[in-house]
Amino acid sequence: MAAAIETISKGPKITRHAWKDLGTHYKKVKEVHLRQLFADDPKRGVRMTAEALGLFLDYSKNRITTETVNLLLKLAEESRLRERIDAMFSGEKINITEKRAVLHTALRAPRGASIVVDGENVVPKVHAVLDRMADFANRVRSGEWKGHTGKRIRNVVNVGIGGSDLGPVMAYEALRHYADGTMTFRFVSNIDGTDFAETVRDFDPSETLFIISSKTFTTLETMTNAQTARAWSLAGLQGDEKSVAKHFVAVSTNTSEVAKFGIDTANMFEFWDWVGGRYSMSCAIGLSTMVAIGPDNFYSMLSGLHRMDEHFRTTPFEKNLPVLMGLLGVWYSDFFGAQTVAVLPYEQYLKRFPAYLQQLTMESNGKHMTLDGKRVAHDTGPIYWGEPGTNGQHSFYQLIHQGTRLIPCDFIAFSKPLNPLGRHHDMLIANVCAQTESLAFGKTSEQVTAEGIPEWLVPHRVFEGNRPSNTIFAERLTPEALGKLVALYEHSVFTQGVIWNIDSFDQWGVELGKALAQRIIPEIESKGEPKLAHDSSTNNLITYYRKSREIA
Ligand code: G6Q
Repeated sequence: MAAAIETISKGPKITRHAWKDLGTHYKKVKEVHLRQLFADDPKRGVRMTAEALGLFLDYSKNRITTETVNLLLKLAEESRLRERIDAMFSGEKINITEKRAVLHTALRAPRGASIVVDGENVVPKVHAVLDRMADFANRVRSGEWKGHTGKRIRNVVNVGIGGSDLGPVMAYEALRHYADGTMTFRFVSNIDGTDFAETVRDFDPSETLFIISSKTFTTLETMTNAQTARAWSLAGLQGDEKSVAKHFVAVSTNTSEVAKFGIDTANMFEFWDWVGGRYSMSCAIGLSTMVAIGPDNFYSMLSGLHRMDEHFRTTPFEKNLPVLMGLLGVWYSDFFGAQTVAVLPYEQYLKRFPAYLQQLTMESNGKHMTLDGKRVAHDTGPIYWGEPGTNGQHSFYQLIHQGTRLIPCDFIAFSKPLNPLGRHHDMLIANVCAQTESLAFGKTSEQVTAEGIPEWLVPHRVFEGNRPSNTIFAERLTPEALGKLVALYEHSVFTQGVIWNIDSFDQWGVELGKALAQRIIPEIESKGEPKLAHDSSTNNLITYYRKSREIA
């Protein structure tokens, strides 16, 4: 838990008095119940809200007072958040461990904007690729782009992993309502052969297009799945190598590896090293999304992202949605010691949103070194998890209501349903309101007793309450609304990274994972008995697998 005055030394050294003040303040407010806070201020539920771009944030059910918010805002100032936002948007190389600019915001900048990286305005390049994507997407959707045998493409498979998969899957699922219903879209990521096998089980190769999405075009899983896809496709198309040009396109930064794989670089959609994998769904990595929902809807999503970028860049912090949400996250992580955050979308189309956010938040802020290479003094990125409501209510919500851990929750809801069916939507939203109310206010033993519950059972039926939540409302899940929601979380993650003084844009743990298996693969595949020099457990597991594989 934080208490000491903190210093950060990126640029001239400054002292963050707000850490100490927040530590002192925490001691004063940590026991105060939300019941009290609401009783003391009848307008709290209206006052502690913020609205921008059609997103309405109710943060009144948080364990905060006006002083907490002021201190958190002071912390943001003392952490130079404004300066860091400007540095990111202007293309400074703020990803210091990889010496890269961080410019996903340039991917949704309007045509005609200017953002200079290494002396070059990157916006025209971004739009040139978007134009090619739109042309390609239109040709596939209209049937003008034909498969090798002259049939139109009915199935699109994105092959990618991590940032080259989670964004496209989430966006496809989220925007399925807008997708071309005559086509099927699937996503292969896992190196487990089952993923590929089940994906193509009912597909006809002559109607199937693969989009191989990989920033590096060297990732083991993606390259293995891509080779398997190539073999599957060729096997169904009389082995004619010429068919590859009609059934494979690539999305990458690595032209030479794409060519080596055998994909015509005319069928490659480019992006750049200043786009991080988990921030890439708005560049060519979104090609499957664009084919599914069409260029106009894709541009609407980009517009939503851009509008939230501008809101983040220009709005005073006290009304800035990503800043407020980011700061509240810091308050719970570093002062209350909360270990996790639950994201609870009350919208079935957002079923993959928590999984997407897990990568965005945990890969970005799962760091233990500061920008100066010192061990952080506080906890950084919490664990994100969640499921769409109301399903979660019938399982893990029990722990949120009555467990021993504090789990701040983000409830996400929409005023208008995409599939209006009788009373469904009103009942869905009633659940959002009921859950946040119950988490905040609970049920006292007096209330339980008044319900006629026998005395011995009363303690079990009491709900302490004081469990915090945010509620985010938007009008309807449109491509634009999705864009705003994604950028809201992207910038909230950035805000937290700045407060924690960490590099939110590298991922050395993921890079390690990419290297680790490479040593063991030849040992597992070796014809003769390999010389194993791992620890005794790893040696034994390899030997066990080699033997049991033979027996089977
Ligand atoms: C994202 C990560 C990681 C990456 C995948 C796929 O920020 O770096 O999830 O996206 O490892 O990498 P490639 O796109 O290079 O295949």
